[in-house]
Amino acid sequence: KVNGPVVVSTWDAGLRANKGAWEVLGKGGTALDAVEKGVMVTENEINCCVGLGANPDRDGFVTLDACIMDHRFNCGSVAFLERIKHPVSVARRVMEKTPHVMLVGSGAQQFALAEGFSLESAELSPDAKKAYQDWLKNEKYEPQINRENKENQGHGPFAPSQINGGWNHDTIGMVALDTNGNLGGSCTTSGMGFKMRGRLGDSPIIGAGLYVDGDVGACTATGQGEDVIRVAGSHSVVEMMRQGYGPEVACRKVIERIVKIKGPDVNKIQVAFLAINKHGVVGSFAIHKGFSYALKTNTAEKLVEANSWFK
Ligand code: SD4
Repeated sequence: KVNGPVVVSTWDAGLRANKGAWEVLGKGGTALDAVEKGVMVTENEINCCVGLGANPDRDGFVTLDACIMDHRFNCGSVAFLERIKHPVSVARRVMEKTPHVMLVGSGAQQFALAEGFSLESAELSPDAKKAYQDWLKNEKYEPQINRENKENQGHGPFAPSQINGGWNHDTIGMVALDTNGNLGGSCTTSGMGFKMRGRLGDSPIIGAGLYVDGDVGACTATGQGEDVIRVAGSHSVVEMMRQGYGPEVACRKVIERIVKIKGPDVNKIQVAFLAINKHGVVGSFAIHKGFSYALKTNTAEKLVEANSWFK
């Protein structure tokens, strides 16, 4: 029995993104349309980590990564995309209009322009400009992981000054089940703040930042992309669900794998997975406390604190 529609997305920006998704899901629309519309809300907001208003790479350029996937293994992705407002929509066009899955850099931008997307200004948002200038003062020229405000209070080695601009947003990953029982997922980000130029994280990589198997479930990831890629994170979670684990246990099993791989360095990173199975059951698990996800159904609309390896 399908409990749909259901939509979940990462972090508290997900509350607003879910509303966007619900405009589609609430009317009986497809999960695929919903996850595109949903994360476009976040791409439109000014925040540290998603869309053109986000933090730049260490050379001062905002470069965006996004992907989208439906219940039938159709998928599209863009990475290292500059000056285009809605990377998730470009990813969807890659999926629907090209024989490819992934386009990057200037080729992705060229494709977006040919598809009628406009070339936006390369200028940083005022918030990003300030964050970049602050970051330059430290002259570390080192990438920083994006972590949410509250999670840093009294936990882990990150001083509050290291949080990008102090904004409590992050990459947005969204997975949804529609009234027809079909799953879909999307993920969009500016990546790690002040990353090396050309760096890709997990978010645009099918199987890492996002994976959907219409017969099993869907998963998205947030946090240190390198460590999500290492374990083919979202795909691994979906495979755990295929083996019969519920979504939360499936997420936990892959988090445990990362914890083991990282050893003491696990204190330096955060990773969280957010999954849904084909019955609409949702589960999540993070390395550290402080990861929350937004849930919306016919009867509920709320932010849920995920369980974590470190309490
Ligand atoms: C990345 N996973 O680029 C993304 C960023 C993120 O918390 O989610 N940061 O690695």
